[in-house]
Amino acid sequence: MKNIVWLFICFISLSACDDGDIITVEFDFEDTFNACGDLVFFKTKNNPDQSFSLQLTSPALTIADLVETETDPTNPSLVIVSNPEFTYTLNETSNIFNFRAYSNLPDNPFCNDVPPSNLNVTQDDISAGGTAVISTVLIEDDNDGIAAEDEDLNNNGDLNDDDTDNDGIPNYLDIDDDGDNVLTQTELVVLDPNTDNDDDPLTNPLDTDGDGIPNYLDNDDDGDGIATRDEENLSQDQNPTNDITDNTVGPDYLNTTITTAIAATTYRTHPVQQEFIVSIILENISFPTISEDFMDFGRLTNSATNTSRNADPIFN
Ligand SMILES: [Ca+2]
Ligand SMILES: [Ca+2]
Ligand SMILES: [Ca+2]
Ligand SMILES: [Ca+2]
Repeated sequence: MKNIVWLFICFISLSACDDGDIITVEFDFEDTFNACGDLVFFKTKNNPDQSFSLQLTSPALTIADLVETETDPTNPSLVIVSNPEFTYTLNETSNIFNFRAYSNLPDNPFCNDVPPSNLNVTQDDISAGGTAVISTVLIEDDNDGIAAEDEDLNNNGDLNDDDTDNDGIPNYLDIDDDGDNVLTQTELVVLDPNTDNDDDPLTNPLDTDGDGIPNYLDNDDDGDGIATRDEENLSQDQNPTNDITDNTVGPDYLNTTITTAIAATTYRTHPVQQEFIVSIILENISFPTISEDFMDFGRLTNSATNTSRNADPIFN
């Protein structure tokens, strides 16, 4: 343990200073951890070779339990984390929080059916008590080229009440904000000429019909009275960009002289990226030589997934 940085700090304001010192240990671990099985969290480091691990068995959990979602009761197009927080009481027989030091720590020391043969443990301590609080936060985004905070059109700090096309999917999760079946990414074009020279389509957006509504929020981009999503003259595939009668002008939804309406019957699918941030806070842990009131175990790595959201159907 000689290479571990020990800080002996007495927090005068804490009544637990009954022996004169509270010992706070700074371990130079990364602020992320890993997980495997049902359910082991661990983090390791080298030079010196050490690990912390947290094995939770009562009640048993899986990663799937941590990232389980359910429909938001306030909006069927939204989801919420089913179990945003679990609290475990630690002891020496179940829900074990373990500190180990090694003379040699091989890669992947955890999560093996057969322990690595060159694992050489020189110290093995289990916390006599404490609690572990596991929290899951879900962050979702449509990755449509506009930052989520810029899709808060009414600037009230609530991303869920901005739904330009009223399809039930708020703009920050809607890859087609105006519901015209032309993706926001496609319509997010800098006006030409770029008069303010900042190349930012949000400050200088393309507005084909000049009605003051940028194309990515305008469901009739050319202002010809036919909704963009209904200008499906050549192929009915929920994609107005490939319906081009006159190549010199462009797609019919940007051509005021083409006003043939073939109604769309559905919205395009709405992929959404989900990132689950699982974090663990340990409190009142107690090893034979180490006491710690509070320890931020960090965040779980690699927790991004993809899903899709159902828009309300189009009724024409
Ligand atoms: Ca929407
Ligand atoms: Ca959007
Ligand atoms: Ca659109
Ligand atoms: Ca048109």
